Amino acid sequence: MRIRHTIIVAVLAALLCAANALSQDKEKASQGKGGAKVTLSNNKFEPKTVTIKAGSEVTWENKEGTHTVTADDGSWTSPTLSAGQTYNHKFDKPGKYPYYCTFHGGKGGHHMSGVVNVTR
Ligand SMILES: [Cu+2]
Repeated sequence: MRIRHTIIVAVLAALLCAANALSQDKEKASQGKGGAKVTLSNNKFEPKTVTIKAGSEVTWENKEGTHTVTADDGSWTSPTLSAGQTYNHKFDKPGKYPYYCTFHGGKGGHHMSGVVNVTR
């Protein structure tokens, strides 16, 4: 009985490790090469600041409500996003790109806003 118990514990531990490794792979795949993912919920961008490599993309996933992802300098914007919709933007040049939601935020980091840092 003691041996059987040990085997069950070992099998469970192995399964947990495998599940963990799988979820980490999924996370990497969704972020692409050097990119990042931001979720929109509770009138916030989460995480507020992401750092990506030049030439990669950020994906914004709207979990709830109606929002936009709009550059402070107006150079790019998403359409109005409803719950469940996503928006991608590719950043080719290194720099700091502040953005906001036109419904719940403002330029300069007010309320619903975020920053994309693009490195070489
Ligand atoms: Cu919003």
